Amino acid sequence: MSNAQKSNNPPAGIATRAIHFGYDPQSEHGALTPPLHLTSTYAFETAEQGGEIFAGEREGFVYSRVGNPTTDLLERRIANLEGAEAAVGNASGMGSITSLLWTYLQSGDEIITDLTLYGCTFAFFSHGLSRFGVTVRHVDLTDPAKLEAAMSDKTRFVFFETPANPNMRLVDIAEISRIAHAGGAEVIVDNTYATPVLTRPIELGADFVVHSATKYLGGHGDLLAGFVVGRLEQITEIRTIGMKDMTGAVIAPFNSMLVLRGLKTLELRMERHSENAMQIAQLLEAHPMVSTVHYPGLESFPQHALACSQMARFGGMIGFEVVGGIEAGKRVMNAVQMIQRAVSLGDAETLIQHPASMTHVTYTEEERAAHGISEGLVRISAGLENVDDILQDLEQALATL
Ligand code: 4LM
Repeated sequence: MSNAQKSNNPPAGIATRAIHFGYDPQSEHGALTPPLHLTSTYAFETAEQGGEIFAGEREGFVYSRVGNPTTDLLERRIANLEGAEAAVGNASGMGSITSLLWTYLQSGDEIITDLTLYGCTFAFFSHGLSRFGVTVRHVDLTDPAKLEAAMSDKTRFVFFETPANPNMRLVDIAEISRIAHAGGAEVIVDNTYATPVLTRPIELGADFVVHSATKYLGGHGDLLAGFVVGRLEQITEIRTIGMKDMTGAVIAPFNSMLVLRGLKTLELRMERHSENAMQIAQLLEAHPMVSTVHYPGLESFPQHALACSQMARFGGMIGFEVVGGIEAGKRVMNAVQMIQRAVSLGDAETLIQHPASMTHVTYTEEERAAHGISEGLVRISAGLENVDDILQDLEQALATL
């Protein structure tokens, strides 16, 4: 088998595709690693050729706000991992969510979304879109019957995270997609927490996946990036309308190269993140000073059965509350030594943060109460360190209570 055949017809395994898909080193002087195309613009052989590429009559690149060869490889690889036709890379996860929605929403449309969302997504929906005549309705999507009752002929999109940031609620992607489609709406899943290694929403019926690639896809806390994944025709619309003209939220080629590098270890990392998170969750659950633990891998998790059917593993994120509420929670956060106090997630370093005062401060206190985000919740992003070191640090921090 030639190298070209190997890269064009790769074996089915997700790690193999994350390493090889879409790239033949022989097309680049045998370079094992795909080249980084640091260019903003592209020279045309003739004016006519440039015109044809602009008109979409001939393949080629015109300007890196629309496309770049390094980014193009990454986009095809992400689409492949998600089991989708196409993807477009953006400057951040928020750049992906806004590029997608600005492409399609019109004044008078309605979005139905789950109760719990990442703070800036919530702010964009509640404080941004609502200024332009778009209605955002929060419905408890953990109960599909509630979506059925809430759908209207104005519902353009159903949007949710699963697991949701920060309380780990799960949404049944197949069931929600079935109901949304029956009502004429399209489904957008924010797959940042799960990644395609754990859950592939498009294979379960969703229309679009969005990612903050800043997190697990990049995996090393050194970049911001995002993706929208879906059908080719729609991804082309998002690229040429939402991204090119409305947000300009384009991924930098250098960041595309870093995400390509991150993807090579994505499956390995998700295994380790999940193993470490499971042991952290078990330690917390058994600890007398911990009152609640939200982790889909625990049998006590109310949606554990859905987690088993929808997720290959349970991921690296954990929410928990300590006895004594947020003041006690802050003591734990201030007592950790190796674990870092930081927002973001999916990095090699274990991170701890307080959603109510950090990632979810865009909600008012009343809104947090209504949306299932308790003031005392502490969030951990399990890193890749040796698990005994993480457990020991947490244990000594909890012992200060
Ligand atoms: C955080 N999150 O939680 P960019 N979707 C989800 C997210 O968690 C985030 C974004 C989108 C955090 C950032 C500080 C589920 C971000 C937005 O940050 O724009 O790449 O992604 O700690």
